[in-house]
Amino acid sequence: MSSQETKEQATKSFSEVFPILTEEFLTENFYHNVPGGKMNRGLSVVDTLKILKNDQLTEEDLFKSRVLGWCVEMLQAFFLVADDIMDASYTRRGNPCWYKMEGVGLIAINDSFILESAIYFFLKKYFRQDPYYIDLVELFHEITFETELGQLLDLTIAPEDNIDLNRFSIDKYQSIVLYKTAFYSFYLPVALAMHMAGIKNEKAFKAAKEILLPLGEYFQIQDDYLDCFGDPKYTGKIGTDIQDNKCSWLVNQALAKVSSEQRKLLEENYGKKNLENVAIIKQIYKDLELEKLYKEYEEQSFNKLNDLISQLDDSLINRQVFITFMNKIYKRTK
Ligand code: DMA
Ligand code: MG
Ligand code: MG
Ligand code: MG
Repeated sequence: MSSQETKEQATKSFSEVFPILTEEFLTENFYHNVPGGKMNRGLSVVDTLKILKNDQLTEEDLFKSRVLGWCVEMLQAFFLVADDIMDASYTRRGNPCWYKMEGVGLIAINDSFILESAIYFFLKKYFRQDPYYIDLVELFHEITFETELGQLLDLTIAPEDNIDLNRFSIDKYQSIVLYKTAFYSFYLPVALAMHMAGIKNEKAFKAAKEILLPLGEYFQIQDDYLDCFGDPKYTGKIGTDIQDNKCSWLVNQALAKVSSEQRKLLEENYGKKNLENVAIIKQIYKDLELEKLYKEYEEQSFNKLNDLISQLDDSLINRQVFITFMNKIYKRTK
């Protein structure tokens, strides 16, 4: 039955729900920004519910979990449209960023608000009658606030006009990525499915967080690595972290390894828009063998996360939820 779908079938059924939602949101904003990503976050709502409800799963459950999955994709679209303006990025998912499109410009700011409002429109439409409706609404609000705080940290630690590498540290890095990425990308999809499955035990939500937040940190470290070393053909975006003076995983690793000459070069060239400056930073990263360091980190992190998963109290929540999520992102190139 449907809970036994293959990955391809699951993606197809998930995608088929989008046109139903767009019947009520016929805007270019919606079409350009909501679909077209990897859909990991959205699909994770569906995958998690399948695991949690197993043979109790109905067709209606499946449909509603797909709607919720799309709400997560709308939240992601809302953040990305704004993030690309704030990061002065060029491309997203292989297309120009929304604010770079002809006739859009800073209207993209209001468009990002509309994408956020769409979430609550669909929650009301499909979940108003459910006892867990308020839990969904509160969860989206809480997670949105946390993500906004993360974006604020990410931006304020990296002012364009005041480059000071002393501000960076791995501790600050961890707070930034916890808030800007881990809550909305990892905890949110699973927690939504847990509410749908009728889980009430706070301990189960806490146990899920203890695995999903470190998984989110791992995911953002991959994102930072791919910003510099990824292939835009796969990632769909051109990196800007070096130009943007970001407190990224790579610069933190570099700072821990540099000689005093390299440190000076880093100070002189980081956070500058000029491509020659960027090339010098990339060369320092190469000389410091950060790619190798990253591969080691990836391996280690995978083992640690698997330990966390195996130590989980399985009576609170089925560990397969986390294994499935982990497998979606391990060694990703996009
Ligand atoms: C992503 O940070 C965080 C949010 C909330 C969108 P980022 O700027 O590194 O993302 P990307 O590399 O996709 O622009
Ligand atoms: Mg960005
Ligand atoms: Mg950003
Ligand atoms: Mg990035």
